[in-house]
Amino acid sequence: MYDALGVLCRLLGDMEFPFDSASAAATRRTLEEAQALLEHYVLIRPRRADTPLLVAVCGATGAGKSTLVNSAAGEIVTTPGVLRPTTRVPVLVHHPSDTPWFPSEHVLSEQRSAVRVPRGVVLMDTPPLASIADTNRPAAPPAIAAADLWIFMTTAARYADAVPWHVLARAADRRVPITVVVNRVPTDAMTEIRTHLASLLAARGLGSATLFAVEETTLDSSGMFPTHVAEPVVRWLHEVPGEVSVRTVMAQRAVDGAIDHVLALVSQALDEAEVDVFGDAERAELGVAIADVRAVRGAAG
Ligand SMILES: Nc1nc2c(ncn2[C@@H]2O[C@H](COP(=O)(O)OP(=O)(O)OP(=O)(O)O)[C@@H](O)[C@H]2O)c(=O)[nH]1
Ligand SMILES: [Mg+2]
Repeated sequence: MYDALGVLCRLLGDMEFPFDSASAAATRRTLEEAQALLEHYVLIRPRRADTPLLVAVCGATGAGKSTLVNSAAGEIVTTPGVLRPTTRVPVLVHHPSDTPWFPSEHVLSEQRSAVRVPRGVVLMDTPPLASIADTNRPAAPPAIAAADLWIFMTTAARYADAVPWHVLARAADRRVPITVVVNRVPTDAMTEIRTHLASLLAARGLGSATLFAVEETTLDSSGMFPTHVAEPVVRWLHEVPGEVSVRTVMAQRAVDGAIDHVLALVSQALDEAEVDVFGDAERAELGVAIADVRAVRGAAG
């Protein structure tokens, strides 16, 4: 199957769009997204069962992503801060006995190990997502697109803003498992905010997301959450990797969702593109390439 996906990826990468019309631009964006998902995730994710899950912590600037990663690692492995944006390149944090996998040829990143990070996951602190209007629906940045599980961090003051909803829409499209952490929630608003956020998630097809609310608190002297405040989410992170077999199933589900999404994007481009956007040969080649992927998947499945 990966051979057929590789053919599709190369075909998409070689495509040229000689026209500048709005319709051609939309088709091009759709196909570029499909190509990027293949190149940055599906085709490069190691297929070994003992590969750790790559968990991206993402969200708007100042949400507390670096603070959460440090709290989970039990030490300062990534710099939190008051100047925005603080985190400029992805920081991968893993147990010393795990080797992180990452598309280093595509994305600059830093790596740290910490003994308190559970074996079987690589936590990725990511640079902030830009604030982008909901309707644009840009693809997730490559580092986030490469993750098997996404943690969205937001705050009680900002969770209804456009960020991170555009990337959450991407998670729903490709069925990547997501967990939402709402930080800095006033104690007396915990239930109200949880309920409201859960209803916003459900309305966007993300009702199955795991949701944590972290109470507003004073950070400890090293800038980490006091243990009891972050305990539920840190415990969950320790449970996520589970057995190798559980991890394999989770990763496979994420890869399958991404492949389905690629097929849907290419089919959509073929259906919607105006007649002159593709040459006859290109249209035929793409049609054959996705039929091949479907055929080998059916045979494998
Ligand atoms: N009092 C308090 N401060 C917090 C809390 N969470 C984060 N902060 C502070 O908020 C600021 C931003 O936190 P970071 O963890 O750096 O946020 P970030 O999401 O990594 O930000 P970027 O890297 O810019 O995307 C830091 O000064 C933290 O110390 C909290 O629960 N309580
Ligand atoms: Mg940060």
